[in-house]
Amino acid sequence: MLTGCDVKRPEAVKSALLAISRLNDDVQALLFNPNKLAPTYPASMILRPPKFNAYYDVMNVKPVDGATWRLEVSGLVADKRPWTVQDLQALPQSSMVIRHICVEGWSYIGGWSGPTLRSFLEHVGADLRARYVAFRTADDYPSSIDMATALHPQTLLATAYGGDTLTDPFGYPVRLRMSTKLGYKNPKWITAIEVTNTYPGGFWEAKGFPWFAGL
Ligand SMILES: Nc1nc2c(c(=O)[nH]1)N[C@H]1C(S)=C(S)[C@@H](COP(=O)(O)O)O[C@H]1N2
Ligand SMILES: [Mo]
Repeated sequence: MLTGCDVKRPEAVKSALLAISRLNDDVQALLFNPNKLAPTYPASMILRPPKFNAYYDVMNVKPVDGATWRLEVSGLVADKRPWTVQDLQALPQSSMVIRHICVEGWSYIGGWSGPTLRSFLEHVGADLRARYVAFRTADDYPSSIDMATALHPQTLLATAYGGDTLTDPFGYPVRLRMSTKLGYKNPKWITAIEVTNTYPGGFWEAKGFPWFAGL
């Protein structure tokens, strides 16, 4: 297929490759097993503090004020009222100790707690047949996942690490934590959640990284 492209037009090659990558994403999403759990580990293996990463240095993290923070809810949901930190704490809480893997070639075992994204989506009356759940963050790091992954039991809206409230570098007051996807698919400092059928993409995905990026 690439031999049919005019290599003097790198943009055409890039868009062809992105189209193939999107096709791969869709096929992988179809193969996703919604009930298969990723490996978990004993609490004694939790790394403290966790290992930081973002598209900028930890010194440039801008803390979010939990008292004034509101989570915006939009798209294919019945109840679009904004959420407070206390609202998230009132949902049933889950915990998991899982491995976090970054494409840069490092990983660590972390212990995360908070409501499952499933319980949140059910609570707001989301259309669970929609294709995507999209996230916006305080640091302009848009992200999105397929609905099957959103409903997976190891997909949490994490508010705590190792039993303590999240600290600023790791996404206070709430970040996504999934056992089934690479690090960059887990947005920190979430400010908005949208349920949609329109492909939302993401920060690294727009630069050519795979959108599915998981199991
Ligand atoms: N809002 C936001 N979320 C983000 C990022 C970011 O730059 N901004 N980086 C991602 C990447 S590449 C990784 S590996 C993980 C790092 O999470 P950690 O700092 O909790 O280990 O956060 C992800 N979520
Ligand atoms: Mo990463």
